[in-house]
Amino acid sequence: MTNGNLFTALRAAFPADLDTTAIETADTATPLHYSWRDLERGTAMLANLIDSLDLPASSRVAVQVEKSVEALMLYLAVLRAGHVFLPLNTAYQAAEIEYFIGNAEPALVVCSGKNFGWVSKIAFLAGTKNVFTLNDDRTGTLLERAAFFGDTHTPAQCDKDDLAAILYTSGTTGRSKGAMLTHGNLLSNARVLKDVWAWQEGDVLIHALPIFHVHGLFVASHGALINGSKMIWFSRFDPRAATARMDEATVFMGVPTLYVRLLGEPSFNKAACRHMRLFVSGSAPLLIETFNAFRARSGHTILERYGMSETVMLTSNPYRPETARKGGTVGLPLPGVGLRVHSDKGVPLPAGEIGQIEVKGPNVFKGYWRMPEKTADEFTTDLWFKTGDVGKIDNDGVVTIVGRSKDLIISGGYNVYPAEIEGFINDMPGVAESAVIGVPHPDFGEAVVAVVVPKPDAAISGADIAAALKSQIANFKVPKLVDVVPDLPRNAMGKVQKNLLRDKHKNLFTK
Ligand code: MCA
Ligand code: AMP
Repeated sequence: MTNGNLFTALRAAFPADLDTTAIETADTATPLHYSWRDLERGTAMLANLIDSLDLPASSRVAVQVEKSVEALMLYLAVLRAGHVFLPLNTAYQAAEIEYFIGNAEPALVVCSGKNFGWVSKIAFLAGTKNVFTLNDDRTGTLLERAAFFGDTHTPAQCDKDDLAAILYTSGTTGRSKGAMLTHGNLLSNARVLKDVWAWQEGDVLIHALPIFHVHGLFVASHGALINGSKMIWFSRFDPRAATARMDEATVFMGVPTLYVRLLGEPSFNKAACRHMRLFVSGSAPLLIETFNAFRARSGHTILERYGMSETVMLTSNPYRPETARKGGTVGLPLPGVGLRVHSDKGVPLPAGEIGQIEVKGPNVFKGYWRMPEKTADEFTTDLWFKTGDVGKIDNDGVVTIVGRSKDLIISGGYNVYPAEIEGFINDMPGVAESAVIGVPHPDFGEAVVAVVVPKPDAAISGADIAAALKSQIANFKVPKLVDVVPDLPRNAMGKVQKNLLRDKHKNLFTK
């Protein structure tokens, strides 16, 4: 019987010579070279350790650690052992982690040593029996324990419909939902992208994105692994350092902020990236100005694609001819992906008309973790997934996203849900109500701004609210400005008119 385990497919793509370099670290004190054999052996040892814990089948393994090659190996080992990987943004604080751990009930939690005190307390209270640490300098109890295990391991037998990962993401409402992705979802998408982006022998990827979201963990890592390609591994993005490695690389993937920052780097020019083959952008809209400026500066046309945590990648601009890549569009549905635009009432719209984007395909997730009603809400009666994105398809099939029907802000590629931030602000003493909006920002694309109404006679300051939020939620969610006002604009139905607030603050960070 063939094994549908994603790890097996990735492993099968390792080059014949396992002693060549799979990953080279770019920003450790000295460069570290991990061979394909190291990946094979390291993931086997970690998988054997996980097996030794006798976890129930399909256990969730929640991981909040700094980016490192060992963290990637842990992901691969969880796949290998047949459990479910649950990556968590390192910026999340106690209240956020408490929710994810409480909701997902992981059997194993891995965190940074510096956070062990509070993370393990949350985990043990939620019933997790195993908490290990993993630091970005190859220390921690996870590796100490794994060192005692053998370096061969037979990957767990998995069906393509078995869960491989849960990614927390919010829809229209405040609380996050765990999007359940299967081995088949991830593998089908990785294979399609290998073809569509023409991954080839000799490709080298500059990996500079975090590995706790779809872009860095799946699109980038799977892309290189399933092509047996080397990665130059940055624990954090630095435009100068990334530019300096481009003459050894061929592929780069980034959120639009990374492209804005590359354009701000004087050493980034045509000569610096003459060896590069492909620059991919996604996770947030790429401004046409950035697209054009990048082409002028580098001679390369950024290939923009579109995806979601629930669906992995959905569309892509063409690889060839490069001139067919259209700025401001997200390209064509990937092979096997169905994409349609319907009106709010579910009526199919003709080419060029703007409506709700709905999708279908082997990449579309299995549902939200333990939320069957929410899952049902997000699918149409004929089982297309409602993305919450608003867009159109032109006569050539090219998709353009023009907005979102979900109340979501994307800041530097990270999603921020206004309802969640409003909840925290509304709980603060002296606050009557609040509205959180996204406004244009030159670096982050959108920046979070909060508009807050005090209770009668309460004295509140925007700076105090921002400071209080900073101790409660991930830093990228903290509003860059908190505006205290006497009341919020409302329409005749009493609904807050966020469009008016956005308009008022539209030039806060841009001219
Ligand atoms: C950092 N800061 C931010 C953000 N990042 N503020 C708003 N939005 C952000 N994204 C703030 C911090 O709060 C902090 O402020 C200050 O910037 C410095 O923090 P630091 O961590 O040092 O920032 P950085 O290293 O410059 O990070 C910027 C970044 C990072 C490199 C653009 O945000 C990043 O890696 N973004 C990529 C996200 C990503 O991978 N998204 C993919 C999602 P203070 O000091 O005041 O606290 S996957 C997805 O969306 C789908 C499926 C898809 O299609 O890919
Ligand atoms: P996430 O919940 O992190 O998976 O974010 C998915 C959302 O990011 C999508 O529903 C879109 O709103 C947005 N997104 C991803 N790629 C693009 C893109 N190329 N252009 C515009 N929006 C994008």
